[in-house]
Amino acid sequence: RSTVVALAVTALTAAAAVTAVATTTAARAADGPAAASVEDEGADCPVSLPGSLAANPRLPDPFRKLDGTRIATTSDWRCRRAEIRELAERYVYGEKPAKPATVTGTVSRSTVTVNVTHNGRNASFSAGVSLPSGNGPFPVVVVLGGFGADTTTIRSAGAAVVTYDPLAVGREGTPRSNKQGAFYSLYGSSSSTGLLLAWAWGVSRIIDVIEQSGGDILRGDATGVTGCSRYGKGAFVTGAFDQRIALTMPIESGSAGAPIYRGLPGESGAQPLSSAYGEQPWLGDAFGAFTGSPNTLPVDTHQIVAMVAPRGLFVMDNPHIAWLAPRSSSVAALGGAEVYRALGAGDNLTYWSDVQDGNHCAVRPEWRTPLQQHIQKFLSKTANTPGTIRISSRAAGNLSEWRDWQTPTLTDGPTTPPTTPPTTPPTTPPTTP
Ligand code: MCU
Repeated sequence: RSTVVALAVTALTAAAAVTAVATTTAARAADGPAAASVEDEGADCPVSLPGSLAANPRLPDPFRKLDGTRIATTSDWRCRRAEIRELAERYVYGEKPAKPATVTGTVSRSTVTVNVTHNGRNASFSAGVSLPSGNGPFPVVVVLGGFGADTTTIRSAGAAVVTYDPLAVGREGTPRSNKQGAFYSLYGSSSSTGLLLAWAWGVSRIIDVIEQSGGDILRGDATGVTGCSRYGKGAFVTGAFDQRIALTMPIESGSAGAPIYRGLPGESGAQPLSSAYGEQPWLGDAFGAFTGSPNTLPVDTHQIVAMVAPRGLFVMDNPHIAWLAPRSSSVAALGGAEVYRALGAGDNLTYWSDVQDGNHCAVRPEWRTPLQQHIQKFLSKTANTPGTIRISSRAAGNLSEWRDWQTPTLTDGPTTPPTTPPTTPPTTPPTTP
C-alpha cells in the first residue's frame, strides 16, 4: 500500500516588513561558542564500531561510549562525538569524504563557484549570493533549495544569503545504483552515500572556497545553514557534519530529518521510514536494513542534534502536518538538549513548533524575531539571547518515555590520560611488632 502525500509548498514572496535592527538597546557583545576552525575536530579519535547490534526500544545513551563506559568530562565529548559520527555514517547517511585534494573557486558579490578535483576526477557547481545592506565582509547563511527560509529576515539581520541548489551536487529521481551530481561525479554513481550527506559535502566545499577567498566579501568564520522540508533534512545533516558551521536551522524537516526514527512507527500519520528511504535516496544505502526495525539502530537523531552541540541550533517545526512527524521531532530536540545541557550550552539550542499557520514551508511571523536573534548571537555576534524550547501542545513528545539514561554532570578538563586518584595515607600508622 503506498500513500502518496503531496505537500503543497506555499511560495510566499515578500514577507511583511521587517523592523530593522534597532540600536535602542546596546547589544551585549556575545561570547557565544565559536564554531570550530576545522570541519571535523575528532578526526584523530580512535573509533571501533560494534560487531553486532542489539535492539533497544529506547534512545541510545548519548553519553555511553562504545567501550561501555560513560563519559565524565566535557573534553571527553570530542571523541564520543566522533563515535556518533562514525555510527551515523555507517548506518544512516553513508560516508562523508574529507575535503578533496583540490578545492578552488571564486567569491563575488553575486556568485560563489566551486571546483573540486579528486583522484583525477573533476566537478563544479555554483551558488548565488545576495548581500545585505552595509559594508562587508558579511557572515553567511547558506540556504538549501529555494523555498521556506525567510531570506528577508536573514539579510535584514546582517547576513548574506548564499542560495545553494543541492540537486546540482546530489540529484533526486535516480536509482540508488546510479546516483548523479557533482558529489557522485567524484565518488562514483554507485557510492552508498545518500543525497543528504552529499548535499552536506557540497556546503562544506562552499565554506572551503569562502575561507580561501580572503574574506573581503563573505566571512568564512561565521556560517549558518538552513532549508525547509527535504532541504530541512539537508540543513540538519549539514550542520551536524561540519563543525565550522556556527548556526544550523532546519525547518519542517520530517522523517529522515530531525524526528527520532524510533518514534515514527508509533506517530500517527507520520511519514514511515520505508517511505522516506524509498521516496528519494536521501539516506545512505545501509539504512535500508533498518526501515522496519529502527530499534536496532545504534544511533538515533537526538544524537545528530548532539553532534551540533555546543554550536547554535534552531529547529523549526510545523505541528499541523502529521506527515512531518512533529512529535518525534520534539523528542529528538529534547534528547539532544540533554547533551547541550551537560556541555553547559543549553542556551544554544532553540526548538520551536508553536506556530499558527499550517502551510508547509510558510514564512512565519513567530520565527522572525528568534531568527534575527540567532543570527545576531551566532553569526554577527552582536547579541546573546538565550535559546528557548517552545513545543506546540498539538505535537509534544515526552522524553522520559524514550530514555532509560540520565544526564551526567560532566566535570571540566581533560581525562586523557586518566587522572590517578591521590593515594590517601593510612590514618593508623602500621603497628610495629
Ligand atoms: C518533509 O520533506 C518532504 C517529505 O519527506 C516528502 O514525503 C514530501 O514528498 O516532500 C517533502 C518536501 O520536501 O516538500 C517540499
